[in-house]
Amino acid sequence: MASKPIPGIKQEDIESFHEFIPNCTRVLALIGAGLSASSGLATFRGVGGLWRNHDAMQLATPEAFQANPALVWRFYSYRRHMALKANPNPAHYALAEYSKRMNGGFHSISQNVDGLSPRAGHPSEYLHLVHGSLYDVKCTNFFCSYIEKGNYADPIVPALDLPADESDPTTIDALATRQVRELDISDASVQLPEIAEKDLPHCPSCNEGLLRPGVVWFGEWLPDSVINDIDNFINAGPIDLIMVIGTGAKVYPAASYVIKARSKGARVAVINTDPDDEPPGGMKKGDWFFNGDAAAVLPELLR
Ligand code: BV8
Ligand code: ZN
Repeated sequence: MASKPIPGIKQEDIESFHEFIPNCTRVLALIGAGLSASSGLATFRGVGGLWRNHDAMQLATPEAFQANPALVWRFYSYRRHMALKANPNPAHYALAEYSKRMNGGFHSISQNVDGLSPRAGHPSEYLHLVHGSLYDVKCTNFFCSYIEKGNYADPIVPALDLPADESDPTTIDALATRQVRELDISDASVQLPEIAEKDLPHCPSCNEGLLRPGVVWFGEWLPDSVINDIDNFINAGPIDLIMVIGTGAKVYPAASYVIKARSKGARVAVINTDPDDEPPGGMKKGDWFFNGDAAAVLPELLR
């Protein structure tokens, strides 16, 4: 079937990719926040991104949670709210359909915690959420192992209900700006109502521990079971291709999968709106860089 043109993408790149991919039997994808950008969710380093305008380490670390659990819960409650209101975009569906077609030959390593890939029907056995999920919560009591998966309560507790003036941002910048404004604790003018710790989510099992979002924070290990599943696939043989989709690939160890895939023979296909966001180790002969919106590019590449 002739390759349809994708605005802004060189036709010969699409054609060479379409010649290559039917012969691929073992494929990986490293997925980042850019996959969900067209669903209206702010990326981390985009314009006004979540991390750039304030110190990421202030919000996504165990120390931050220890120091100010109410602020960190406000950050995650807001992201739960926005991700629940968002919908998977055509790229999420294209990856899910490709995963079903490849029936175990294609594994996605996703850094995203927004739940959009699972909601697009991506088979869970081939979707590895290396940084957890906004919708998992776990107890912080050392002696309690309570974990709840798939907690979609919005808000998770009444005290975390969004301020009544919560406007429904229509652009990513407005969304990100609001997230930054609302969460930029250095901005004294934004006085957020105090939330007493007793009103934050607590563990229904031990009735003692504060619950925390079931995501991997900076300085925390990635879940062993997820890492083992990925390594079992990678170690089982050569890799034909790794797609690096909507990610700056600067956070480790997730970013290291690009290097691992290359060491198993993979060619790299980057799908990114920023032409400067090359993969770890840079572009090599035979790689592709599809400079465009994943939601527009992936459905055509994987059709
Ligand atoms: C660990 C969950 C061991 C929470 C996240 C120095 C060197 C190497 C490593 C380190 C170092 N210093 C510290 C470390 C370790 C650290 C790290 O890598 N830091 C970075 C900042 C250097 N890593 C860790 O701490 C990891 N754990 O190493 O454990 C250990 C143990 C004890 C002590 C020390 C170490 C844990 C990392 C996990 C952190 N948690 N997420 C949450 O989400 O709140 S990371 C979070 O940020 C995301 O999950 C994601 O991984 C990352 C953001 O990256 P992206 O997804 O790429 O998003 P970004 O905005 O950056 O980029 C978007 C891209 O999309 C851009 O390229 C843009 O151009 C593009 N785009 C935009 N729109 C579109 C698009 N593309 C296509 N279409 C569009 N429409
Ligand atoms: Zn508990």
